[in-house]
Amino acid sequence: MELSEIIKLIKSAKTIALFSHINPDCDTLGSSLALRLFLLKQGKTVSAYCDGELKFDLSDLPSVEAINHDAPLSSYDLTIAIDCATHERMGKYVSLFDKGRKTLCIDHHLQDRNYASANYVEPHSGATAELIYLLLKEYDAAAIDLTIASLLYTALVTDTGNFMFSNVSPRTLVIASELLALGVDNAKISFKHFREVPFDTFRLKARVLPKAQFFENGKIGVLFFTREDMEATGTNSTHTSNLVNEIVNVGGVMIGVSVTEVRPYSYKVSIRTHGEVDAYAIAETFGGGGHRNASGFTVNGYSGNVLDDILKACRDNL
Ligand SMILES: [Mn+2]
Repeated sequence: MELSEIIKLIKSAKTIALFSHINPDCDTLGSSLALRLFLLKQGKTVSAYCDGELKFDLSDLPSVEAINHDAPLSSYDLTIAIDCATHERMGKYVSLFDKGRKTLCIDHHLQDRNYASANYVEPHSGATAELIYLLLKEYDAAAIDLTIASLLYTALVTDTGNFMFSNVSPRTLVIASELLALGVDNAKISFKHFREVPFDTFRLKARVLPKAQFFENGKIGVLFFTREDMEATGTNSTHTSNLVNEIVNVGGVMIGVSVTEVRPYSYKVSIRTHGEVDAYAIAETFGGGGHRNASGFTVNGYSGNVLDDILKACRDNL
C-alpha cells in the first residue's frame, strides 16, 4: 500500500493499539514507542503491547514503561503490528490485534503475510524503524522530537548491526544522518548496544566460549548455553541473544549457531550467516523466520537430537 494511503488510514483512526513481537528487540519496541509518542502528539488515544520479557538492553529505551501499561479497550479503530513477520509473533496479543476495526502491518521481514487488512512492508528495508521514520516524516516531520529520533536511531543501529549488515542501504544512512541532525547521541547508543557487556553476561561468555564446537572444517560454529551455565552465572535466556555474534565472527565460520536451553527439552536458537548462506532457509525448516543473514526459532527435544537436526539443516544450506 502507498505511504499516503497508510497515513490516511492512521489519520482516520481515533483509538490505536500497537503490537511488538515476542522476544522483543530494539527495532520492534523502539519503532512502536516512537510511533506511540508521535501519535499521542497527533491527539490519538494509543497504547502499546508486547508479549515477552524485556532484555536488559531494552530497559533504558525512553518511555519503555508505556509497554503493556494501559488496560486494553474492548476494540480499537486501528491495530498496528510492528516488525511482526507472522500473526503468531504477537503471542498472547493476537486476539486483541484481530479486534481492530482496521488492521495494519508495518514490517521488513521476508515472510509472505496476509494477516492484516493493510500492509506497509518492505523486505529490503534495514529496519522497521526506517519505514516508521519515512511514515512520520511525511505525516508531520515537525513532530519528530529528540526522544522519537533516539528511539528510531536505536532501532536502526541495532537492526543493522551498527551499520555493518548487508541490509544497510544508502537510504539507511540518509535516515541515520537526519536522525543525528535532530541531536541523537550516537556514541552513547552505540556503547550501550555494541560494546557494553553486563558483568554476569561476561561471566557467561567466559564459561561457554571454551566449549564452542566447530563442524565442517570450521564453517559451522555452535555455542550451547545450558540452564546450568546460566544458573552458575546469574543469567537467563535473555542474556544470550547477542552472543551468537561471538561465534559467527570467528574467521572461516559461515554459519554461527547459538542454542539456549530455555526450559528442559526446549531451546531457543539463533542463526547468523555470512554472504549467500541463507539463515532464513535454516530457520524455516523449524517453523522460524527472519532475514537472509539472521534468523531464529525454537525447538523441542533431547539436546543431542536437537543439535543433530540443526546441524543437518545447516549442512543442507552451506
Ligand atoms: Mn526488525
